[in-house]
Amino acid sequence: MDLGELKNLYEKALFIRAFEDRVAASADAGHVPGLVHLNSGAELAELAVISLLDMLKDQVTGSHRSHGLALACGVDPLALAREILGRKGGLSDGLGGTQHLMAPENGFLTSNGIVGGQVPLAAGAALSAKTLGTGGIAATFMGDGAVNQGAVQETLNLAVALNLPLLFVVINNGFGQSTAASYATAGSLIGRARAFGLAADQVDGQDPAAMMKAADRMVGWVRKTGSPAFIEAKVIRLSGHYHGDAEPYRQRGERSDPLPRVHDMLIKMGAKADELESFAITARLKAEGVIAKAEKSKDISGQALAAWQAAGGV
Ligand SMILES: Cc1ncc(C[n+]2csc(CCOP(=O)(O)OP(=O)(O)O)c2C)c(N)n1
Ligand SMILES: [Mg+2]
Repeated sequence: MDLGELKNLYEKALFIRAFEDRVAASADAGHVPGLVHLNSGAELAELAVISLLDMLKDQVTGSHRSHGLALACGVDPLALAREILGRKGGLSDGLGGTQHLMAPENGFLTSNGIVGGQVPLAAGAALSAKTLGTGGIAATFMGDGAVNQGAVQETLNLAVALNLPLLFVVINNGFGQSTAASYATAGSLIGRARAFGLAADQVDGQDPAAMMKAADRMVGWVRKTGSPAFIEAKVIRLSGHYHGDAEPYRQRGERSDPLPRVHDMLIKMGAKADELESFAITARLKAEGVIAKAEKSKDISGQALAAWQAAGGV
C-alpha cells in the first residue's frame, strides 16, 4: 500500500471517527432518539472494502452499527446526521433513525436493526444485479453475532446454490451485545463459510495493508467469477455495545486504537505531521458543522409518532 493510498484511508477514517464522536456528544445532550451504536475500531476495515466498490453499480447493506459504513459509501453527512437525530431532511426524513439508514442513490441500500436482517436483502441485490446483467456486485456487512442467525446461514447457502455475486463481510469484534463470542459461538466463522463452498479469508481488520490485500482478493474474486466470497475482519470494539454502555461484562485493559498506529506508519513512510494534523482538524470541524446543523433542524419525531399511531402502531 503506497503513501497516497494510506493517507486517503486515514483521512476518511478520521472523519468517520470525528462524526461518531460528535454523534455521541449529541446523544449525551439528548438530541438522538434511541440507542446509538458506534463503530469506532472498525473504520479501516469497512473503508478498505468500500474503496474497491463502484458505488454507481454495486450495492451495500449494513447492520445496526452503520453510520461509518454509510459515510464510507459517500452518503451525504448532513442528511445522515439528520436521519440519526430523527430530523426533517434526513435520508428518510428522520423516520428510520440511527439503525435504518437508506441511501440507494449512493449504493447504500439499507442498514437494519434486526441482527442479520440486512444479509438476505443483499442476496436480493446480488440476484437482481446478476439477472439484469448490471455488472454490479453486492456486499453485506454484519457482526460476528449475526453469523449465528438462521437467515445468515440460509443466505450463505443460497449465495452458493444460486451462484450470486455477493461478498459477506463479518466485522468480528468478539461480542454480541454483552455476550462474548467465546461463550456463544461454536467453531470458526470462516470454517462455516468454507463448508458452504465460499472463498473465505480471515484478516486483522485493524491492519490497513493486510485488510486492503484481503479486500482486494475477495472483491476481485466476486467481480471476476460472479461467485460469493467471505471476509472475517477481526477488530477491537473501542466503545460499549451502545454509547453509554458501562460494560460491566468486559475487562477494561488496553483497547488498542488503530488510528494512532496508522498515523505513526504514515510518518515513517514520509508523511508530514502538519498535514496529518490538518486532516484531524478538518475532520472535527466538518463533523461539528453537520451535526450542529442537524441539531437545529426540525424535529419530526412527534409527527412520526402520530403517523405510526395512525397506522395502527401501539
Ligand atoms: C433478531 C435480533 N435479535 C436480537 C437483537 C438485539 N441485538 C441488537 S445488536 C445485538 C448484538 C449483535 O452482535 P453482532 O452481530 O456481533 O454485532 P455488533 O453489535 O457486535 O456489531 C443484539 C443481540 C436484535 N436487534 N435483533
Ligand atoms: Mg460483534
